[in-house]
Amino acid sequence: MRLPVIVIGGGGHAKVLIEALLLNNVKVLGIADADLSQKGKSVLGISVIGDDNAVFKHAPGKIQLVNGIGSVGLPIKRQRVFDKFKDKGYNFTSVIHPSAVIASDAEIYEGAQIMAGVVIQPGSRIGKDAIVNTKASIDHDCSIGDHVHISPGVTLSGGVTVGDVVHVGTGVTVIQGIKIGNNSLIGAGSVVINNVPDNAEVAGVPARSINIVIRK
Ligand code: JB2
Repeated sequence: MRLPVIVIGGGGHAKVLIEALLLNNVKVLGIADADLSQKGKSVLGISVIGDDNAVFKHAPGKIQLVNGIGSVGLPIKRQRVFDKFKDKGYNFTSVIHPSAVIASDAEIYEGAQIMAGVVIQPGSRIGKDAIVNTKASIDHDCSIGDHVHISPGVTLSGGVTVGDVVHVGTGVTVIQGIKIGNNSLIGAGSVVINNVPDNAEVAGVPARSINIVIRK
């Protein structure tokens, strides 16, 4: 029997997660949101019960957490939230939408989130706290690192490697065998046909190095 969960963050990404949790009949105790003006509001019927302190009222072994912090730029805030609660002994549960198609040998690590319509082919692994968002396609033998955001509609061809703390923007296509380095950002709609180094920002068709301005 799965432990009840508290979702960290009550915005758009949390809404998508709560839908998947409810479809899986997971008991969602509430949302902890840093913005206390949200307290008492609800997302899909789940109430905002306070800020992070609302989590600490529960012993780590009695609940599990779901990281509701999404990302538009590098998922650094998401990583900080994950590490903060792990350091305090809490564990995160993975969230897998029932419509996702996941190969039987695929490896899904702690707190990974697989949204509606996702396909994950054999031999692939999804790292800790990673998001594989709506209708993304991960082909065979891909390796996705920790705290990565694979945005909606992304296509990774076979054998693609993505490092840690990477944001792959909406609709990006990556051809087979490409390696994307840690802390890199791939602009929405890009087509990646060459390896991307660590700490890079690339965009375009084909993707080239640019300084991407993230809409705040
Ligand atoms: O440290 C935190 C914290 N930082 C931000 N602790 C807690 N408990 N909550 C935190 N938050 C809260 O997360 C903010 O107060 C805010 O309510 C929520 C983030 O929601 P927001 O709507 O800003 O973005 P999002 O992360 O839900 O969704 C973004 O990423 C998704 C992947 C958006 O860009 C979405 O459009 C996107 N699909």
